[in-house]
Amino acid sequence: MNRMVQLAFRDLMCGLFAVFFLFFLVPHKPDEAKSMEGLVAPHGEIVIGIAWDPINVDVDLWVQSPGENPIGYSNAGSRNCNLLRDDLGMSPEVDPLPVNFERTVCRMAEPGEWLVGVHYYGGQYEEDLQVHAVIRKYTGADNVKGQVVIDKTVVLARKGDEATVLHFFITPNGYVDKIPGDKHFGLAKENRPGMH
Ligand SMILES: [Ca+2]
Repeated sequence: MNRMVQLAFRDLMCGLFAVFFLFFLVPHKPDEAKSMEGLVAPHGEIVIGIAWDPINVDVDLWVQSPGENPIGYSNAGSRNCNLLRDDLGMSPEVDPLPVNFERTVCRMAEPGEWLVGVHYYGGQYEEDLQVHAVIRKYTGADNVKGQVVIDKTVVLARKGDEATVLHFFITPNGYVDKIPGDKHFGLAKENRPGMH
């Protein structure tokens, strides 16, 4: 075996050892990371998010799924839905993150009437407050990427105002039937779920 063949054989063996080492001895970090990501991702067939400008104003997201009381900051969980984050605005004493958003996740896209709205809870802002809202549905063929049920901006003019994001029915076959017009929860303090 000449010198060149010996070197080629040595390089081949080194390469095979490296492949063996990488696949069988080194922990599979990407798979582990993917698995961990799944553990911390919110799971639900209906996910609702709102966001508003980074100002010191507290907006609340409210969601009512069929047969349940409205879910919001004062009543943050039900059989089907949970408010995962109540954003309190930009005051560093109560909210250290300079981003304003809230999210509610509902386990099932249950058939029946749904109502999603926002409420201007507190803080002062000289202009109309624009709240960006998105509802996504993760069922059937859309269970990975999700279907955008609605993506819109609603306006809250002053403290105490409410705005409807969407009033809709989910039919037994999973179709979203949007109901035109506004429907409000009536979120004066005495009417907020969980405040009694
Ligand atoms: Ca809030």
